Amino acid sequence: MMENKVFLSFAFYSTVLIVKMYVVAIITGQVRLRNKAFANPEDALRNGGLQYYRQDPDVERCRRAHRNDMENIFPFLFLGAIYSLLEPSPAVARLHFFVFCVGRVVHTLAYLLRLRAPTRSMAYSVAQLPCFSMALQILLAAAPYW
Ligand SMILES: N[C@@H](CCC(=O)N[C@@H](CS)C(=O)NCC(=O)O)C(=O)O
Repeated sequence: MMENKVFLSFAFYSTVLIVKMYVVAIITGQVRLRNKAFANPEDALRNGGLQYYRQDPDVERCRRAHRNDMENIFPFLFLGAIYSLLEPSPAVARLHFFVFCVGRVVHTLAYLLRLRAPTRSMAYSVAQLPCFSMALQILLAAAPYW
């Protein structure tokens, strides 16, 4: 594995994105505490009372960012791993991973910082491009064996 440059590049960008997801989860927890909006009655009771067992728009925004990450980063983890096995050009593969990673980081920033539309949608679309490219290449390589 340590000789597979493409896989190592994939491992790097995947891990960056997983850490990014952890950061969104930590931010969600902090926003819950700041806005006193807890997901479970036992948490609310510990932090002031059952009235704080409630939804909050800022928490929901964090949760949407996290859910969108799950919808997009999880498929990337599969596509990127299989794509790495196809022996693509390391430079082209790195470009795929880099564009996806930057797109997803910008998507999160746009979501959490409420950046003006269509920044978030653009970031989402840009990040989808390498995923469609990898999916197509995997399908072409695997088609003879369906
Ligand atoms: N599940 C997504 C599918 C489409 C999507 O991912 N759109 C991007 C760009 S508009 C997005 O940021 N959606 C907001 C979200 O998932 O919370 C949705 O409901 O919007």
